[in-house]
Amino acid sequence: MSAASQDRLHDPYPTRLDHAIAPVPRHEPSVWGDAGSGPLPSVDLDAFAAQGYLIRPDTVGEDALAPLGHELERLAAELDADDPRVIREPGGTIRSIFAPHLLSALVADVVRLDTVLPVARQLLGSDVYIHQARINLMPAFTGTGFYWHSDFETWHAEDGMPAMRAVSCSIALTRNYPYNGSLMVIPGSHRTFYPCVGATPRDHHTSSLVAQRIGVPDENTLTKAVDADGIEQFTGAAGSALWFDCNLLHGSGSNITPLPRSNVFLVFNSVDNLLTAPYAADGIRPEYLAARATRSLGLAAPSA
Ligand code: 6CS
Ligand code: FE
Repeated sequence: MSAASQDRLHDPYPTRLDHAIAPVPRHEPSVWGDAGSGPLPSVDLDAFAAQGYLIRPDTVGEDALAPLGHELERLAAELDADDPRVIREPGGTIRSIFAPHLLSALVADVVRLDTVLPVARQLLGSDVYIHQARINLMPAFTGTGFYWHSDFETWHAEDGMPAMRAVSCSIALTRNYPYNGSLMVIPGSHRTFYPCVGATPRDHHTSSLVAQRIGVPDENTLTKAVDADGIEQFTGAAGSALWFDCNLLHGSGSNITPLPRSNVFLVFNSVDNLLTAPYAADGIRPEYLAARATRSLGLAAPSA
Protein backbone atom coordinates (compact mmCIF):
# COMPACT_ATOMS: atom_id res chain seq x y z
CA MET A 1 0.00 0.00 0.00
CA SER A 2 1.30 3.49 -0.67
CA ALA A 3 1.01 6.47 1.61
CA ALA A 4 -1.68 7.66 -0.75
CA SER A 5 -4.03 5.13 0.81
CA GLN A 6 -3.70 6.90 4.19
CA ASP A 7 -6.16 9.76 4.53
CA ARG A 8 -3.71 12.40 5.78
CA LEU A 9 -6.57 14.80 6.60
CA HIS A 10 -7.74 12.48 9.36
CA ASP A 11 -4.32 11.46 10.61
CA PRO A 12 -4.54 11.51 14.42
CA TYR A 13 -0.82 12.26 14.63
CA PRO A 14 0.18 14.44 11.65
CA THR A 15 3.93 14.76 11.10
CA ARG A 16 6.62 15.22 8.42
CA LEU A 17 4.76 18.42 7.47
CA ASP A 18 5.80 21.41 5.37
CA HIS A 19 5.02 23.79 8.25
CA ALA A 20 5.02 23.62 12.06
CA ILE A 21 1.77 22.91 13.92
CA ALA A 22 0.93 22.76 17.61
CA PRO A 23 1.75 19.67 19.67
CA VAL A 24 -1.05 17.06 19.85
CA PRO A 25 -2.18 15.70 23.24
CA ARG A 26 -1.94 11.90 23.36
CA HIS A 27 -5.24 10.20 22.43
CA GLU A 28 -4.60 6.85 24.11
CA PRO A 29 -3.85 5.65 27.64
CA SER A 30 -0.19 4.96 28.45
CA VAL A 31 -1.05 1.80 30.38
CA TRP A 32 -3.73 -0.54 28.98
CA GLY A 33 -3.68 -3.35 31.56
CA ASP A 34 -4.20 -3.32 35.34
CA ALA A 35 -2.46 -4.67 38.43
CA GLY A 36 -4.30 -7.98 38.12
CA SER A 37 -3.16 -8.62 34.55
CA GLY A 38 0.56 -9.04 35.06
CA PRO A 39 3.61 -8.80 37.35
CA LEU A 40 3.67 -5.02 37.74
CA PRO A 41 2.04 -3.70 40.91
CA SER A 42 -0.17 -0.59 40.77
CA VAL A 43 2.67 1.64 41.96
CA ASP A 44 4.75 0.65 38.91
CA LEU A 45 1.82 1.02 36.52
CA ASP A 46 1.08 4.48 37.94
CA ALA A 47 4.75 5.49 37.61
CA PHE A 48 4.85 4.28 34.00
CA ALA A 49 1.63 6.15 33.19
CA ALA A 50 2.99 9.36 34.72
CA GLN A 51 6.65 9.20 33.60
CA GLY A 52 6.47 7.07 30.45
CA TYR A 53 9.17 4.67 31.62
CA LEU A 54 10.06 2.16 34.32
CA ILE A 55 13.40 0.61 35.30
CA ARG A 56 13.26 -3.07 36.30
CA PRO A 57 16.51 -4.58 37.69
CA ASP A 58 17.34 -8.29 37.27
CA THR A 59 15.31 -8.75 34.09
CA VAL A 60 17.99 -11.02 32.63
CA GLY A 61 19.85 -13.18 35.13
CA GLU A 62 23.64 -13.09 35.60
CA ASP A 63 23.98 -16.59 34.15
CA ALA A 64 22.45 -15.50 30.82
CA LEU A 65 24.53 -12.36 30.32
CA ALA A 66 27.86 -13.88 29.29
CA PRO A 67 26.22 -16.26 26.74
CA LEU A 68 24.28 -13.29 25.32
CA GLY A 69 27.51 -11.32 25.06
CA HIS A 70 29.15 -14.18 23.17
CA GLU A 71 26.06 -14.44 20.95
CA LEU A 72 26.50 -10.76 20.08
CA GLU A 73 30.07 -11.44 19.00
CA ARG A 74 28.96 -14.49 16.99
CA LEU A 75 26.32 -12.51 15.12
CA ALA A 76 28.74 -9.65 14.47
CA ALA A 77 31.28 -12.12 13.09
CA GLU A 78 28.89 -14.26 11.05
CA LEU A 79 26.64 -11.70 9.36
CA ASP A 80 27.78 -10.64 5.92
CA ALA A 81 29.52 -7.30 5.81
CA ASP A 82 26.76 -5.95 3.56
CA ASP A 83 23.84 -7.49 5.45
CA PRO A 84 21.24 -4.66 5.69
CA ARG A 85 20.37 -5.73 9.22
CA VAL A 86 23.84 -4.62 10.32
CA ILE A 87 24.13 -0.86 10.82
CA ARG A 88 27.65 0.50 11.09
CA GLU A 89 29.16 3.61 12.67
CA PRO A 90 30.82 6.04 10.27
CA GLY A 91 34.16 4.46 11.19
CA GLY A 92 32.89 0.99 10.26
CA THR A 93 32.34 -0.55 13.71
CA ILE A 94 28.95 -2.18 14.20
CA ARG A 95 26.31 0.11 15.77
CA SER A 96 23.17 -2.04 15.58
CA ILE A 97 22.09 -5.52 14.54
CA PHE A 98 18.39 -5.77 13.70
CA ALA A 99 16.12 -8.79 14.15
CA PRO A 100 18.49 -10.64 16.52
CA HIS A 101 15.52 -12.59 17.90
CA LEU A 102 15.22 -14.23 14.48
CA LEU A 103 18.95 -14.91 14.28
CA SER A 104 19.60 -16.22 17.78
CA ALA A 105 17.66 -18.67 19.93
CA LEU A 106 19.21 -17.06 23.02
CA VAL A 107 17.74 -13.68 22.12
CA ALA A 108 14.42 -15.31 21.23
CA ASP A 109 14.43 -16.83 24.73
CA VAL A 110 14.83 -13.37 26.28
CA VAL A 111 11.64 -12.25 24.53
CA ARG A 112 9.73 -15.01 26.31
CA LEU A 113 11.21 -14.60 29.79
CA ASP A 114 8.62 -14.30 32.54
CA THR A 115 10.28 -10.96 33.42
CA VAL A 116 9.69 -9.69 29.88
CA LEU A 117 6.68 -11.00 27.94
CA PRO A 118 4.10 -10.74 30.75
CA VAL A 119 5.21 -7.13 31.42
CA ALA A 120 4.67 -6.20 27.76
CA ARG A 121 1.24 -7.89 27.74
CA GLN A 122 0.25 -6.06 30.92
CA LEU A 123 1.37 -2.62 29.73
CA LEU A 124 -0.32 -3.07 26.36
CA GLY A 125 -3.36 -4.89 27.72
CA SER A 126 -3.42 -7.51 24.96
CA ASP A 127 -1.53 -10.21 23.12
CA VAL A 128 1.65 -8.75 21.67
CA TYR A 129 4.22 -9.39 18.96
CA ILE A 130 7.68 -8.06 18.18
CA HIS A 131 7.44 -4.98 15.99
CA GLN A 132 11.20 -4.50 15.92
CA ALA A 133 14.21 -5.82 17.80
CA ARG A 134 17.82 -4.75 17.69
CA ILE A 135 21.07 -5.04 19.55
CA ASN A 136 22.65 -1.63 20.03
CA LEU A 137 26.38 -1.63 20.52
CA MET A 138 27.89 1.57 21.76
CA PRO A 139 31.52 0.62 21.17
CA ALA A 140 34.23 1.97 23.44
CA PHE A 141 35.79 5.25 22.24
CA THR A 142 33.83 5.34 18.93
CA GLY A 143 30.14 4.85 19.77
CA THR A 144 27.99 7.68 18.46
CA GLY A 145 24.61 8.45 20.01
CA PHE A 146 21.04 8.97 18.84
CA TYR A 147 19.60 12.47 18.68
CA TRP A 148 16.38 13.20 20.60
CA HIS A 149 13.32 11.56 19.03
CA SER A 150 10.05 9.74 19.60
CA ASP A 151 10.08 6.22 18.20
CA PHE A 152 6.34 6.39 17.61
CA GLU A 153 6.80 9.43 15.33
CA THR A 154 8.88 7.22 13.04
CA TRP A 155 6.75 4.11 13.43
CA HIS A 156 3.58 6.12 12.69
CA ALA A 157 5.00 8.09 9.77
CA GLU A 158 7.09 5.37 8.15
CA ASP A 159 5.55 2.08 9.34
CA GLY A 160 1.88 3.03 9.58
CA MET A 161 1.54 2.24 13.29
CA PRO A 162 -1.94 3.64 14.04
CA ALA A 163 -1.92 4.27 17.80
CA MET A 164 0.42 4.68 20.74
CA ARG A 165 0.08 1.08 21.92
CA ALA A 166 3.66 -0.19 21.72
CA VAL A 167 6.42 -0.38 24.31
CA SER A 168 10.21 -0.78 24.16
CA CYS A 169 12.25 -2.86 26.56
CA SER A 170 15.95 -1.96 26.57
CA ILE A 171 17.95 -4.61 28.42
CA ALA A 172 21.49 -3.68 29.44
CA LEU A 173 24.05 -6.33 28.49
CA THR A 174 26.84 -4.25 29.99
CA ARG A 175 26.76 -1.81 32.86
CA ASN A 176 25.19 1.47 31.77
CA TYR A 177 27.10 4.40 33.29
CA PRO A 178 26.10 8.07 32.96
CA TYR A 179 29.15 8.57 30.78
CA ASN A 180 29.22 5.65 28.31
CA GLY A 181 26.33 6.64 26.05
CA SER A 182 23.41 5.51 28.20
CA LEU A 183 19.86 6.36 27.20
CA MET A 184 18.43 9.72 28.31
CA VAL A 185 14.67 10.28 28.52
CA ILE A 186 12.42 13.29 29.09
CA PRO A 187 9.96 12.09 31.76
CA GLY A 188 6.30 12.66 30.89
CA SER A 189 7.05 13.57 27.26
CA HIS A 190 5.08 10.51 26.11
CA ARG A 191 1.83 12.38 26.83
CA THR A 192 2.34 14.78 23.91
CA PHE A 193 2.91 14.09 20.21
CA TYR A 194 5.29 16.60 18.66
CA PRO A 195 4.62 16.91 14.90
CA CYS A 196 7.86 17.30 12.93
CA VAL A 197 8.58 19.46 9.89
CA GLY A 198 10.25 17.94 6.83
CA ALA A 199 9.09 15.30 4.37
CA THR A 200 10.35 11.74 4.75
CA PRO A 201 13.25 11.15 2.34
CA ARG A 202 13.09 8.08 0.11
CA ASP A 203 14.66 5.06 1.88
CA HIS A 204 15.03 7.25 4.96
CA HIS A 205 16.11 4.34 7.16
CA THR A 206 19.38 4.03 5.24
CA SER A 207 20.45 7.28 6.91
CA SER A 208 18.16 7.73 9.93
CA LEU A 209 19.50 4.69 11.76
CA VAL A 210 22.93 6.31 11.92
CA ALA A 211 21.94 9.97 12.21
CA GLN A 212 18.28 10.98 12.27
CA ARG A 213 17.59 14.53 11.07
CA ILE A 214 14.01 14.19 9.76
CA GLY A 215 11.32 13.28 12.27
CA VAL A 216 13.05 14.89 15.24
CA PRO A 217 11.57 17.66 17.42
CA ASP A 218 12.93 21.20 16.94
CA GLU A 219 15.18 22.78 19.57
CA ASN A 220 12.42 25.04 20.88
CA THR A 221 10.19 22.03 21.53
CA LEU A 222 13.01 20.13 23.24
CA THR A 223 13.93 23.15 25.39
CA LYS A 224 10.34 23.54 26.58
CA ALA A 225 9.98 19.80 27.29
CA VAL A 226 13.21 19.70 29.31
CA ASP A 227 12.32 22.94 31.14
CA ALA A 228 9.03 21.29 32.14
CA ASP A 229 10.16 17.75 32.93
CA GLY A 230 13.95 17.57 33.04
CA ILE A 231 16.10 14.68 31.83
CA GLU A 232 16.59 11.28 33.43
CA GLN A 233 19.26 8.78 32.48
CA PHE A 234 19.00 4.98 32.32
CA THR A 235 21.99 3.71 34.29
CA GLY A 236 22.30 0.38 36.00
CA ALA A 237 23.82 -3.05 36.13
CA ALA A 238 23.88 -5.48 33.24
CA GLY A 239 20.62 -7.41 33.23
CA SER A 240 18.47 -4.42 34.19
CA ALA A 241 15.74 -3.25 31.81
CA LEU A 242 14.34 0.14 30.88
CA TRP A 243 10.73 -0.13 29.71
CA PHE A 244 9.64 3.00 27.86
CA ASP A 245 6.54 4.12 26.02
CA CYS A 246 6.72 4.27 22.22
CA ASN A 247 6.22 8.05 22.29
CA LEU A 248 8.69 8.98 25.01
CA LEU A 249 11.34 11.46 23.87
CA HIS A 250 14.76 9.85 24.28
CA GLY A 251 18.27 10.04 22.96
CA SER A 252 21.82 9.10 23.86
CA GLY A 253 25.22 10.72 23.80
CA SER A 254 28.38 9.29 22.31
CA ASN A 255 30.72 6.94 24.09
CA ILE A 256 34.31 8.14 24.26
CA THR A 257 35.13 6.01 27.31
CA PRO A 258 36.93 2.64 27.31
CA LEU A 259 33.65 1.10 28.58
CA PRO A 260 31.46 -0.38 25.79
CA ARG A 261 27.70 -0.25 26.26
CA SER A 262 25.43 -2.79 24.58
CA ASN A 263 21.71 -3.31 24.97
CA VAL A 264 19.08 -5.56 23.53
CA PHE A 265 16.06 -3.51 22.38
CA LEU A 266 12.76 -5.38 22.10
CA VAL A 267 9.77 -3.44 20.79
CA PHE A 268 6.40 -4.99 21.57
CA ASN A 269 3.29 -3.90 19.70
CA SER A 270 -0.29 -4.81 20.54
CA VAL A 271 -1.96 -7.25 18.16
CA ASP A 272 -4.76 -4.66 18.14
CA ASN A 273 -2.41 -2.06 16.69
CA LEU A 274 -1.15 -3.76 13.52
CA LEU A 275 0.75 -1.70 10.99
CA THR A 276 -1.16 -0.14 8.13
CA ALA A 277 0.11 2.00 5.25
CA PRO A 278 2.68 4.64 6.23
CA TYR A 279 1.07 7.90 7.30
CA ALA A 280 3.91 10.02 5.91
CA ALA A 281 6.21 8.02 3.67
CA ASP A 282 6.08 6.68 0.13
CA GLY A 283 6.97 3.08 0.76
CA ILE A 284 7.04 0.51 3.53
CA ARG A 285 10.24 -0.28 5.41
CA PRO A 286 11.93 -3.70 5.40
CA GLU A 287 10.44 -6.48 7.55
CA TYR A 288 13.46 -6.47 9.90
CA LEU A 289 12.62 -2.86 10.86
CA ALA A 290 8.84 -3.13 10.95
CA ALA A 291 7.29 -6.60 11.20
CA ARG A 292 4.17 -7.16 9.14
CA ALA A 293 4.30 -10.93 8.81
CA THR A 294 3.42 -11.17 12.49
CA ARG A 295 1.90 -13.57 14.91
CA SER A 296 1.04 -13.18 18.55
CA LEU A 297 3.67 -14.32 21.04
CA GLY A 298 1.00 -15.83 23.26
CA LEU A 299 1.98 -16.37 26.88
CA ALA A 300 5.44 -16.39 28.49
CA ALA A 301 7.55 -19.52 28.53
CA PRO A 302 7.29 -21.44 31.77
CA SER A 303 10.08 -20.07 33.98
CA ALA A 304 13.12 -22.31 33.56
O1 6CS B 1 13.65 3.95 12.90
C1 6CS B 1 13.50 3.18 13.84
O2 6CS B 1 12.60 2.35 13.89
C2 6CS B 1 14.53 3.23 14.95
N1 6CS B 1 15.10 4.52 15.08
C3 6CS B 1 15.45 5.02 16.27
C4 6CS B 1 16.38 6.16 16.31
N2 6CS B 1 14.94 4.58 17.41
C5 6CS B 1 13.80 3.67 17.26
C6 6CS B 1 13.96 2.69 16.21
O3 6CS B 1 14.74 1.64 16.61
FE1 FE C 1 14.65 5.30 19.51
